[in-house]
Amino acid sequence: MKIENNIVKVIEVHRGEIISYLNNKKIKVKIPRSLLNNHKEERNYVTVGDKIEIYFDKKAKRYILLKRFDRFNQISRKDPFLSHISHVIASNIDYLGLVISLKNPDINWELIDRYLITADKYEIDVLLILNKVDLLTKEEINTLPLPTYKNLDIEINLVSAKSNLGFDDLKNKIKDKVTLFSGPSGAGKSTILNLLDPTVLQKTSLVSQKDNRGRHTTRSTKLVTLKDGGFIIDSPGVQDFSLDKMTTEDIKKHYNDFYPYAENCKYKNCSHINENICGVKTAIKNDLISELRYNNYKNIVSSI
Ligand SMILES: Nc1nc2c(ncn2[C@@H]2O[C@H](COP(=O)(O)OP(=O)(O)O)[C@@H](O)[C@H]2O)c(=O)[nH]1
Ligand SMILES: [Mg+2]
Ligand SMILES: [Zn+2]
Repeated sequence: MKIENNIVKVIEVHRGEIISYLNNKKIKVKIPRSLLNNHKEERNYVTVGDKIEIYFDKKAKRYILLKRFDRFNQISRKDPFLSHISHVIASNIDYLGLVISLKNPDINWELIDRYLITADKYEIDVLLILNKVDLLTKEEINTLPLPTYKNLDIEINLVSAKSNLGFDDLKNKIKDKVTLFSGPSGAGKSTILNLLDPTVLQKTSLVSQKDNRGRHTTRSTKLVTLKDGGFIIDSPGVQDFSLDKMTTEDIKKHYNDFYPYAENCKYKNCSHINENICGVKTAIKNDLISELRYNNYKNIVSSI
């Protein structure tokens, strides 16, 4: 008997089951227990954005996962509940759309650095979307460390989803691309998604009403197609973002702004923390490196 296999993209992942599309029809794909058991280093073996091969089991009348193709890239953190496994939030993305509110909840630059390190590891371009600019005064906006971050080649978008302000550049950028929206809960991910394509959330809320769930609460990561072209992966808010399988040396690599001064460190493997003769520490005293960036670095290194 000939088995016909198909290659599809993962849209959503639930316990033991994948949601996908085949010939424009939504399908469910079972993840065999053997695959889950053989890949215990990861929460679900597959993640949103993965390309997978499936077949139709005629006896069981359902689609079954055969294998996952290699990923181009991924954004992952340590699983908040089981620290020895990885929570891969999404894979095969063009942009990390880092949605952070300037206020309510307040901006946390260390969290931003954790994401930047992770994105840099896979050379994923970051769109830093700083939302709720309507809640800040001009003076407060002027004191933000934006020049420091612009120097890192990060694209910064100051936006207000409430006032529909600052989205023109962003809309152009994400057209026809795959963008992962991630950040703390309450930052405005769903509101922004709704602005980009109002039909998306309407669909979501219909499903939610059936479950009696909160209308705007994002419970699972989901790839949605924008009507004007492009894809957004909407993900639930993260409380914290612990770096996945990284050493001090790995973290150091991603602080490019320290590089020119690290040449003056006495030791090549200087951690820039406890050493006496350290070019990076001297540069901080001379205001050549942002103290904010250095403090984030120290906190992140001491947390691993
Ligand atoms: N003042 C203000 N509030 C906003 C803005 N964007 C979103 N909100 C509010 O922030 C809350 C959380 O938004 P939501 O989109 O659910 O955040 P998510 O958890 O990241 O998806 C909601 O009450 C929104 O109305 C904004 O630009 N300005
Ligand atoms: Mg949401
Ligand atoms: Zn040093």
